[in-house]
Amino acid sequence: MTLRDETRTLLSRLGVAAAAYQGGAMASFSPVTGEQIGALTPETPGTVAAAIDRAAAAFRSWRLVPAPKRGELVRLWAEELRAAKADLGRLVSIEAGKTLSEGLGEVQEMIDICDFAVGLSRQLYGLTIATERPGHRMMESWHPLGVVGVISAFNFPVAVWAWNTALALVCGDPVIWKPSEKTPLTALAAQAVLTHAITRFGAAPEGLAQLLIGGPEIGAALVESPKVALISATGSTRMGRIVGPKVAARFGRSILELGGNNAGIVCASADLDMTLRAVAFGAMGTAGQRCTTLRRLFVQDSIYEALVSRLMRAYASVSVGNPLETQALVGPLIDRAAFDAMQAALDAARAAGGVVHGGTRVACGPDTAFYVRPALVEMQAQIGPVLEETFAPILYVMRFSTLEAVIEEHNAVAAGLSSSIFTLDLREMELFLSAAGSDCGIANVNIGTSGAEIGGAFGGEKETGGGRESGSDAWKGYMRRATNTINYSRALPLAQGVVFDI
Ligand code: UN1
Repeated sequence: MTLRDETRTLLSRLGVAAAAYQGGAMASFSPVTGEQIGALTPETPGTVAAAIDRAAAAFRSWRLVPAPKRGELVRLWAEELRAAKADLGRLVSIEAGKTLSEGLGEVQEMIDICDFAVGLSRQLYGLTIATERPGHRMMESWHPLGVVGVISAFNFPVAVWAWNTALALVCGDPVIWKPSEKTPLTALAAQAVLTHAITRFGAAPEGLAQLLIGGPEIGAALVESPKVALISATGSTRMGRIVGPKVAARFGRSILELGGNNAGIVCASADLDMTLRAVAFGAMGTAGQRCTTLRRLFVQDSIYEALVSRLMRAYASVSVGNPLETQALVGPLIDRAAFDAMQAALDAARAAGGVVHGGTRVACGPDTAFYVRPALVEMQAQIGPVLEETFAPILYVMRFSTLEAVIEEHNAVAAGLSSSIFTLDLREMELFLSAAGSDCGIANVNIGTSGAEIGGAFGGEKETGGGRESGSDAWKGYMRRATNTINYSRALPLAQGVVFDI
């Protein structure tokens, strides 16, 4: 069976009509072979405006459905996802090039956030606050916010949408999704799975969850519409620089999850066997195409040779290949542009005095697929391409002598998403986690920078955009807060002792 045929079989099993991905003008490809697997029909500005209006109408009724009842829809969605996991996971691997284990893991991440959101639907708590006035009560209420526009990236084609959608739905908000142009088929399938749940639920308004296939102009229409209360956008810092100011200009709300340039610090006290495995997954997993991928590694002088020689062996021997047909740990880059960007970064590293190990193309299937041996680059200093995020498996390795100084270097990049320290020394660990430590939204100890669970808030500082998604209290971003002061006395005392007697 060709990849295109297998894709069609999976899509039809997942409930996607053939007309949605055949005969259209927008081609979709599998990075596994580079072959075309779909031809979709993009939306037009007119259909986008109509979709926004449907969502705005859906908001008026969905906001009145009790939150635990909204949670029931998400509970059904999790059931559908459990049933669809094998097919949807494989489709993620076909369209994003992930290993099968990572494709399934992505669907598991969707299930996990749904389960979280179901519980949350009974826990959208506001505070009761002591007031300074007798016979008064003060509290806060959390209300649905409005239409949520989700712009997602190719590398987590469905999980990041699910983070946003599961929370938005229990918070009372309709969702309009603009997925990456590189992974539209996975989006069609994931939307179909949610549609099954909505059908079973029965009482959802039309337009509660919509999918808009198309190019950047679709995202732009969402960003510019005052009817879209929140834009949650995942992608490059370049994209965020456009989206953030446009949403702010209309006083809309945004959650930005942008680039990362994540680093690990390996102290002499570290458990090197474990560190090696954590670094390997963090830097080479998903072919270096996670926003949380480990991109910089600082190794303390006394263990530098020991660790780097082991890393070089791991890089030389890690299996690279077709993720659908082999047990390879590293699949393809998403496309030729990603390969070219990787080679340009490696050239820049060489020009800056770096010693590059690996990074060359690996022959695997047709010339239209781009497989590479992950690159380990020894750098004398944090300069040139080390300061940039290149969405490819490149790990820049540097030496350090003191932890205090290397924390400064660690923080001296524009992005601030994820970070790790490897140490068995509690002073080193606590310093890294302290206010004088890592400046990232995620700071880990003895695990890598990637592979976060959904229970924590996910996001980062500085050019990563400052947004938080997924667990903890990220739900508050999808609701509006009202502070309520209630006077149940017969007097009207004013706050701050102000007197105004008429
Ligand atoms: C992303 O790459 O945009 O922590 C999201 C991780 C995953 C999510 C990554 N749970 O690597």
